[in-house]
Amino acid sequence: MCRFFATRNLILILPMIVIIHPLSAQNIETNYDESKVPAHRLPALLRNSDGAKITTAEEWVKNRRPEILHLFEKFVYGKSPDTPANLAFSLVEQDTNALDGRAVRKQVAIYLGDPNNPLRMNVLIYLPRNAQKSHPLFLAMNFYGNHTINDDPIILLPKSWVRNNEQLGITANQATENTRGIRSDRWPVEKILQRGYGLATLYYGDVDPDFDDGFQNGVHRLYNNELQTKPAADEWGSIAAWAWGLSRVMDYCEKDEDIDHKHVVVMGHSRLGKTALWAGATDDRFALVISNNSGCGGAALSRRRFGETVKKINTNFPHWFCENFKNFNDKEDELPINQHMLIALIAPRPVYIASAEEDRWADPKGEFLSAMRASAVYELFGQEGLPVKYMPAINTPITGTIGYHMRTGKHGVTDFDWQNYLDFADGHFNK
Ligand code: GTR
Repeated sequence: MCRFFATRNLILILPMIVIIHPLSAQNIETNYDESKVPAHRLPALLRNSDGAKITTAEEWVKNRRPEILHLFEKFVYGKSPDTPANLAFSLVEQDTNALDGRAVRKQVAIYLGDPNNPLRMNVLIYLPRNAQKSHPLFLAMNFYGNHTINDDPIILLPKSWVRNNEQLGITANQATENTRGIRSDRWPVEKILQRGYGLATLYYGDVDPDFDDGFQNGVHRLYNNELQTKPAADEWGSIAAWAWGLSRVMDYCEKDEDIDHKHVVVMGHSRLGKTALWAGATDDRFALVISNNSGCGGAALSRRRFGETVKKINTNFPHWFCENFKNFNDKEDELPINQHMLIALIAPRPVYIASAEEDRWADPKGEFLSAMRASAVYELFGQEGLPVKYMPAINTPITGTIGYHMRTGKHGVTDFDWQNYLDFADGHFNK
């Protein structure tokens, strides 16, 4: 009788659950409740895979760091090709009197692949017009084209695919004249120049258009071997490709005497924040790294499964990570790494992680905990990582060699964010 009752109720209840919430399944699954964060253990940062403890910076550099880098390559972002031999740069435009005399503007084309039919990435560079010989620089990718960061009419429009955005007036997957300067609120060019920094930016779609087409567009196809039509399961997805593109800009910076290439900051927002972290981890020529609201697959600890999860990101953006990462959908605890280890790969270089209070999808607390947990590696180098153990008050930046803030507001890049990035760079570059 009892069993019958239980079974019958189950039959009645199950369809009800499905019927009541069919359209909001995603919301049901997304956890925004701290008390429901599953108990989890982070993989040991300072223990080799053979169990040996890491106690010095030398051991970290020689043994543990390469292991962790390899695990991220193999299971998360995918391995990228080495620096290509046939890389060509061309200064396509220069004005030493740009922005009403406040800047030097350069537009540089980087050519990749077959010289007869190369892939072209356009880099826009503004440098301060002052007496200094070479300038420290912020390097950051943009989402809709270089011409969207400022209404300067000379900036070249990208020819590659651009995401449609009705609000911004982009409807045919193409950049248009009327989108000049539409993102200037996120790019305080004048302020950056006044503070003595240059700014370099490139459109991420020039490196790899951000949609899932089996890697037939963008840089991937240039580096397939003869038997491949797409990257292998442990080879680069789009985030790794964008990071690789940032390294190619760094290759250019090393050759431009107006740029102080020892003081290049790599910065990115959201998916490009994930990209900036991976660029900083894989290329130690970046002197300082900034992740703005990077969330899942960026700074946030994925084992917390708060907001965006591994399964959600792999489902919505199947091309961002390497194929192997999909094996960890709903299995975050089986990942041999977690995102604090990504931040640790940047040590001892300074890194700043920023969250926004209303950007719960990106899990601000998970971003903070990552920054805090990475500190152990900075300490091996005799540096203070993040100088606090608890989340700081809102709008209160905390800065050691690792910096962190959570500001009020939504997912985005604000003047408050930039102000703190410039201050952080000043502090570490002794400006
Ligand atoms: C979201 C994605 C996030 C973040 C963001 C962005 O849709 O779920 O991981 O990267 O896009 O890049 O704007």
